[in-house]
Amino acid sequence: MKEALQKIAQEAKEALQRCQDMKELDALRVRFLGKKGELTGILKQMGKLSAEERPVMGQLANEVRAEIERELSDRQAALKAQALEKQLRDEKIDVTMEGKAVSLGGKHPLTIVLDEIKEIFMGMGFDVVTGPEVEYVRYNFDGLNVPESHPSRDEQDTFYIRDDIVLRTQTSPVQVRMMEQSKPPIRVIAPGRVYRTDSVDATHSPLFHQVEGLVVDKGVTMADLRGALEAFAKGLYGEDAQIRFRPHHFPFTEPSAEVDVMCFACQGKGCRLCKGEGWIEILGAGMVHPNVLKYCGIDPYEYSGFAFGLGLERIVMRKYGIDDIRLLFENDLRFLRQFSE
Ligand code: 2U9
Repeated sequence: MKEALQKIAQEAKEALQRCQDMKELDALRVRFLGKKGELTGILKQMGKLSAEERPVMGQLANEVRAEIERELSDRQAALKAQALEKQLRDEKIDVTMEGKAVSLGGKHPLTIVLDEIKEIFMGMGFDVVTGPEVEYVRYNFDGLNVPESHPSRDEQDTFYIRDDIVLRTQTSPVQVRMMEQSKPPIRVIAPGRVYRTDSVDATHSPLFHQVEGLVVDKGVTMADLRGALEAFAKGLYGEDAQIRFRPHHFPFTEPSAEVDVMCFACQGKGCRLCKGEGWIEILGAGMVHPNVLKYCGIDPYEYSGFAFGLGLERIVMRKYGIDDIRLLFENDLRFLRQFSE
């Protein structure tokens, strides 16, 4: 039995030294120390020994067990250290290695100018509001005092989804909803996509963007409109910008005007950009029609308001000298990259 114990000790030592991974190590633990292991097998035969031999063999067996346990734990520690070293080696990161260049996107010219416009009006205390692009006829036309017979209501001009639902032709319905929901004072701009059945050419697109504005309060006058639009023009075109009003007609404002800015390319002398006029039309505006206020539940005898509307594409095209609106929708990177800031 002594030889058998020594043989186990020797075999365990050799096997453990050869052992290369944790799984194998565990198998060896079972093989030598487990319930059905080699050492236990020997211990089971102790009963056959004489009374003198038993304690001697018992002690030897305990020593062998202790030795194997020590070797197991030494080997386990060594394997763990090896694994950690390998992991550190494999996961080493070269922080000096050159990174892959990421190409950054840039803002679309429509977004660049829209952001500028928002900044200017927010600086004057306007909120930015949005609303649905698929809109009820009552918000798109009825609430805006557009007569039943008005050509803009025609299927030739407006995309109808149903008899009572259209793709909005302007962002004004957002403001009709605003007035219905909240009491004056109201000071908002409503930017967004609008739709008209225009065929595509250099200056027309069935989808374009508007920014409309609305101010409603007690005692709002045409002078307030002029002041706000002058501040807007100076913000967008510089401190020297000048504007002028020309009488016009819109169903939703009375009186109405078209507003020009003095040509920023020639300072009013007349050039190619302003077609010799010296002035460039930038928006339409006016005092909110009493019928519109009434429709929205606001008493026109107590409150008054001004409104304006601009086509974003036109402003962007004039500002950057872009001669074809399609360039703004084709997403040709060679075009768009020229605007990256
Ligand atoms: C409410 C009442 C009145 C918005 C206005 C204009 C004048 C205007 C055009 C500019 C070029 C449309 O994109 S365009 O073709 N818009 O001239 N828009 S006043 O008036 C409103 C808006 C909301 C409740």
